[in-house]
Amino acid sequence: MGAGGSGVFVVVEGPEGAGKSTLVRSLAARLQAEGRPVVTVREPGGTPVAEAARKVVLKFPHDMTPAAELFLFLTARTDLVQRVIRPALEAGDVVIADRYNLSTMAYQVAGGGLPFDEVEQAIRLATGGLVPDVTLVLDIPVAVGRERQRAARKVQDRFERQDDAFHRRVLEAYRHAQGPGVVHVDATQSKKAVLDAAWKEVLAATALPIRGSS
Ligand code: Z5A
Repeated sequence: MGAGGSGVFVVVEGPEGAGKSTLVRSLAARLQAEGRPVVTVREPGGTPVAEAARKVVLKFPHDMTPAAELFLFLTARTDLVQRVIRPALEAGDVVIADRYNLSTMAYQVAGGGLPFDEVEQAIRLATGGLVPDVTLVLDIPVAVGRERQRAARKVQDRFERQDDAFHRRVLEAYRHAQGPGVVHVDATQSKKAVLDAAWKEVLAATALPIRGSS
C-alpha cells in the first residue's frame, strides 16, 4: 500500500487555522486506540535539518523570494522523507503529516507565482516521488481560519502576514486540488464532525483493517 512500503501515508492540508494540527492529533489518537502504530510529523520540521530550515523560512525577518522559500521547504521535506517518513512506512506504520506537497503548490505556486511544472519536478526530486495514500484537504474561509488563529493567540509567521489576495489564491488552489487520494472536508463543522468525516475518508481510501470498517 502506498509508494513507501507497507504502511499508510495520510496528509492533512488546508489554509491557516483550518484545524490541521487538531485533526492530526485526533486521527492519531483514534488509530492508536485501534492498535495501529502511528507516526505524526509536521512540515516543515521533524528532523534537526528540517527544524533549522523551518526557523529560517518562517522566522527570517527579511524578504525572501518564493524560489528561496521553495528550496528551504524542500530541504526540510527531503530530510524528513528520508529519515522519518520512508522508514516508518517501511516498518508498516501509519504516517500522518501536517502539510506536504500540496502546501508547496498552494503557497509557492498559487500564492508566490512559481511555475507549476518546475516546482512539481523539484518536489519529485526532493521526495523521491513519495505521494500520500490520502490527502485530507480542510476547507475553511480565510476569515474563519484567521479568527481561530487569533483566538488561539498564534504568533504570526511571514506567510500569515501576506495580504488577502495571497490568501485567496492559496484557498482557491486548495479548493481546486484533485487527484488520486485527494478528498475535501468541510472544516467549519465541529471538531468531532471533522474527525468523523476524515476517519471515513481514511478508511475508504486506504482499506485499513480496523474494527467497524467493513
Ligand atoms: N508552508 C509553505 O508555504 N510551503 C510549504 O511547502 C509548507 C508550508 C510545508 C507553516 O505554518 C507555514 O509554512 C504555513 C504554510 C507554509 N504558513 N502559513 N500561513 P505553521 O506550521 O506554523 O502553521 P499552520 O500550518 O498555518 O497551522 P495553524 O495556524 O496552527 O493552523 P491549523 O493547524 O490548521 O489549526 P489548529 O492549530 O489545529 O487549530 C487552530 C485553532 O482552531 C485551535 O485553537 C483549535 O482548537 C481550533 N479549532 C480546530 N478545529 C476546530 C473546529 N473544527 N472548530 C472550532 N475550532 C477549531
